[in-house]
Amino acid sequence: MAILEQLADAIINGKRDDAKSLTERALTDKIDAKRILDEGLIKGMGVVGEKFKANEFYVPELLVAARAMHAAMDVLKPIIAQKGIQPVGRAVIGTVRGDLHDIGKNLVAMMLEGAGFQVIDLGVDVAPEKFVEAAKENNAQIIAMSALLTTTMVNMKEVVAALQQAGAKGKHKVMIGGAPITQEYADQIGADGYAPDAASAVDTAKKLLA
Ligand code: B1M
Repeated sequence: MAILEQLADAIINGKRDDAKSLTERALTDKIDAKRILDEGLIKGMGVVGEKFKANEFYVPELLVAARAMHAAMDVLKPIIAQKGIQPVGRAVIGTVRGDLHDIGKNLVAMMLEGAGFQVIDLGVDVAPEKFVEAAKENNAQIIAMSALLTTTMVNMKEVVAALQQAGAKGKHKVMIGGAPITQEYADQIGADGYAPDAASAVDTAKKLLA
């Protein structure tokens, strides 16, 4: 099996040490960093996302795959920075004000990174203005918000209002998700996109870039 295929496989099967050593070997073999990223890491995470959507993989598989991807990314990141390879897009992500749940948000961040996005993670309990400032500072096309509580999901609307107030609505697309969130709610608050799970979040983010 070719080395990039082996790397994609290592990501899919969550083999962290293999993912790291195969990335190092691919670089030693003078394989272009962009190819390693596209045909190894992103390809592998793409398969993971599909399996998750098809209920063949669950959260634990997603977590170990993301851990393997991060190990490979640690090797690749300096080379990518050196070569000035651009991410497919930039997203700031966070859990909304008052909400401390971050497991789903972290999965979404990992899947976006796995799809080639640069992700700026603002953490939990993020104030509306912080989302807007961070999106502006990082020139992010996407603001991604997570909420797990019916009492905090209303704060997503505050972010849309803060964007409007800053005259930046439309400049940064808003996507939302989390257990109590629905497409209907996204429409209601004027969010640009919604995704029910971490794998679909990648599809939504890509659509928002188009
Ligand atoms: Co909390 N909690 N919790 N909790 N907690 C829930 C959410 C709850 C449903 C439990 C219950 O009562 N059955 C309930 C909410 C009820 C409601 O509002 N309807 C609840 C409550 C009430 C609370 C507290 C208020 C409890 C208390 O103190 N009285 C409190 C609130 C604290 C706060 O946030 N201010 C609280 C605290 C906590 C812990 C800190 C103990 C812990 C969080 C730890 C952490 O995240 N670091 C916790 C946990 C673990 C849960 C449950 C058990 C699991 C949540 C989780 O991580 N799921 C949860 C009950 C449950 O869901 N079974 C519960 C796994 C995760 C992978 O799924 O986050 O849904 P999820 O993410 C999915 C999708 O939703 C989607 O993709 C992910 C993966 O596919 N998604 C996005 C998420 N974000 C997205 C963003 C996107 C797109 C998709 O685009 C941007």
